[in-house]
Amino acid sequence: MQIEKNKIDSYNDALLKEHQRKFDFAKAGINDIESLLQKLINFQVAIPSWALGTGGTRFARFSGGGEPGNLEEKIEDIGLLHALNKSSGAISLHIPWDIPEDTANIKALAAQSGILFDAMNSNTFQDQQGQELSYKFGSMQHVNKAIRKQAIEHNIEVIKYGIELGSKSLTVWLSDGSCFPGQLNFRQAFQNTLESLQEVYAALPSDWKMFVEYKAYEPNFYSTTVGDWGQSLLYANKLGDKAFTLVDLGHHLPNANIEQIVSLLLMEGKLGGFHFNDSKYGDDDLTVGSIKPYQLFLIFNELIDGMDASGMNHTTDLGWMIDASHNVKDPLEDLLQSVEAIMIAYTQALLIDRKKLIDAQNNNDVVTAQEILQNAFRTDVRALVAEARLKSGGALNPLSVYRMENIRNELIKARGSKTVATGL
Ligand SMILES: [Mn+2]
Repeated sequence: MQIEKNKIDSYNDALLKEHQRKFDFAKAGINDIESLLQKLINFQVAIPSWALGTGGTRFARFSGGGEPGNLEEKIEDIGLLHALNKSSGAISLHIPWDIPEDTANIKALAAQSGILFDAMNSNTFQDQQGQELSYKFGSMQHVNKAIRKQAIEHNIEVIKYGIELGSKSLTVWLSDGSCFPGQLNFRQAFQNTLESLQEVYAALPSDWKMFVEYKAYEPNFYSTTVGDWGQSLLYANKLGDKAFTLVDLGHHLPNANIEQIVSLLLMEGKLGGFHFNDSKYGDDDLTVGSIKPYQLFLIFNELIDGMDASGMNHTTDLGWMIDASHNVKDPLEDLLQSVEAIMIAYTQALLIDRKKLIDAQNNNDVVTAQEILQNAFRTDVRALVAEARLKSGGALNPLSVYRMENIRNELIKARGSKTVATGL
């Protein structure tokens, strides 16, 4: 289903007066409001193809009904999100969950909704039906060369799908590691993984990037072969200029200083992409901004600072993607909340008075430095984000339009209550 622009406009009309009052208040004191709004209009966050169904835990999965049953319907769902918030103009595909059977048709469908193909994701962390060799003891790290070869060939196949769709990057997340001391020779596992990644890297087109994602633990609980940003950076540096580290917010040990990691990776020119989610305990895959909004803001502070320092384009020079999945919300509502939280943190970080911050830092004025950051964080920027959406033709309040249009019920009517989207 689609939502017509005139419907969105009529919902907006009812909110316009109140919005204008809030926007006038919010923009007072901002020097160049037009350039700020333009940055917000440009900023796009990719939606992963596996986030459109209700997520599962390892214990159970409770489908909410009306889930997309194929890639076409997933693109349709992202089209709905993008029509509402105008900031979800990309999809990140996971192979083999979402193999495009008719590439030309898929491309046309995405183009109709203004959706680009962001990073492609490979999967060697589970066995697929009919797969010859098992990844039970790892994929690219495996002691058996034939299994490593199978993983390499899978990644090269993913690149081929990506080329057809117009993607420009491959994200490799490996669950490889070990559950018990002694299970693995760390150096051998690293070497095997590096050599496997090198073969995949050699198959990358010249204008592509490879993102090496790390994760501290789970599903392996003793060691992970790409376990932290240091290990990812080692691989990326050894691979070459097209290889970068990808930071997933949930993939750290508790209380890791993610903003510092981001800052140093940017300094080294080795930050490639970002996976947004939030967590209380581990890789909880909760909605970004729902648990630690201040951390998200501090990360955006470093992202903007580091990107501006090297003249990077905020929208296009890093891969931005949501990577969350849980059991209790309507996934489309959750994605609307996620994108909103990202836009709010980005806007707040854009408001930081960087000159004053540098002065405070150079004078060891700890109190002023903290005040500058917290002033920006405590600013209610929701009207600024809404104004950017309005200017792009989106909804002032995407979530309320989604509910008032009964979109989930419409999707259930069209697709049934028992459909289950591919993914975890
Ligand atoms: Mn991730």
